[in-house]
Amino acid sequence: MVRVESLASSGLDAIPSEYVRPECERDHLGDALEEVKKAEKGPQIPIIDLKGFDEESSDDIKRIKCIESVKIAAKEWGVMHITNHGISQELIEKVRAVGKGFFDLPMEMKEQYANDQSEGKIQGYGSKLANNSCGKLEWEDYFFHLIFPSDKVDMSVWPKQPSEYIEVMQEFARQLRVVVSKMLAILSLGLGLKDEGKVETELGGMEDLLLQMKINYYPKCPQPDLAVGVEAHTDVSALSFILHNNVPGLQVFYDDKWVSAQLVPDSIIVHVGDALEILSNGMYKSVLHRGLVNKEKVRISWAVFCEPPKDKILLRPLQELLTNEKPAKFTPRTFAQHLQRKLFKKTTEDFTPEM
Ligand SMILES: O=C(O)CCC(=O)C(=O)O
Ligand SMILES: [Fe+2]
Repeated sequence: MVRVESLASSGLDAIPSEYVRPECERDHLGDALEEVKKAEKGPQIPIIDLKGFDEESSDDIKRIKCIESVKIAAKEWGVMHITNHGISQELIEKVRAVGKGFFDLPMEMKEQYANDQSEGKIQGYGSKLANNSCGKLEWEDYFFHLIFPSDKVDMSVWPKQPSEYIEVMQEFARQLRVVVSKMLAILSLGLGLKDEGKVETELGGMEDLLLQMKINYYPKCPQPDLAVGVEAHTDVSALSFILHNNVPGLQVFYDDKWVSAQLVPDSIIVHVGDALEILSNGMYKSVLHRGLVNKEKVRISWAVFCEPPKDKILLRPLQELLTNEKPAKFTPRTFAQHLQRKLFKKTTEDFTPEM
């Protein structure tokens, strides 16, 4: 298995052809550091201060305003930066340090954690296999593992180095789980539901909703206008939470254009994924996004996907949202079936992302 990190550190001037994206996909690709500057003047991903939601009922107005802004962001963009989310900057710094620490290990040590996708072992250290008909690869390596709930976690696949990795990641998972509940409550209220726990319950609740961590490692790339770190896609999750090492790269598709995410201090990026789009009957939008690379800086991002269990739950638009004028836009499916359909579309059609 070729690791992108090894390729990048071998000092090549031109990237191998498997990483060169097809012409039609190269439109508006570029160096992430330049693209983010150009995007300063354009439309921006909404920034939502969650403090308004925490206040006691004495301040209903702030609460309602917060719910309303999350609702608008989830409808119009499908993505937002959240601030005052409740996770300390200190803990976030630790998560960044242990994640970087893993990728800083010598390659032989990282390879001991290699996943085996052909055997169905998807957790561990990996690089993308060409799974689309255009056969192209992405400019990144990653580490993927389940982090919550603890009784479903397989500790044997977690990095044993850096030595604080496990402790830090467990604490982060616990604290992020609280933020997940908060966001799902706000989004339930935004749908006009009386029960703020409705969406979370529908996704499996505390016992069955899974948090999967994917640490993306994007090495420097000599030809960032020809490659992508992550190709355009929507996440299959209900919500995804993203941290990064303050190097730009994320772009979202908005109003028929790619918009670069700016660096917002102390924020976490939240994506609406397919599962929430389905439950909300399309009111909340699963955002199309991709990751650009750059020539100068290694980028690392930490994406946590909040997913329903594979087979236990049938994903379908919430009954409360359906009327004669607004019938269901999605057919019922398990999460496993949804994954299967998406994969099928990708391998049979072309790389064009599903909308
Ligand atoms: O690196 C990023 O900012 C986004 C990564 C991503 O979209 C993913 O892992 O699904
Ligand atoms: Fe994604």
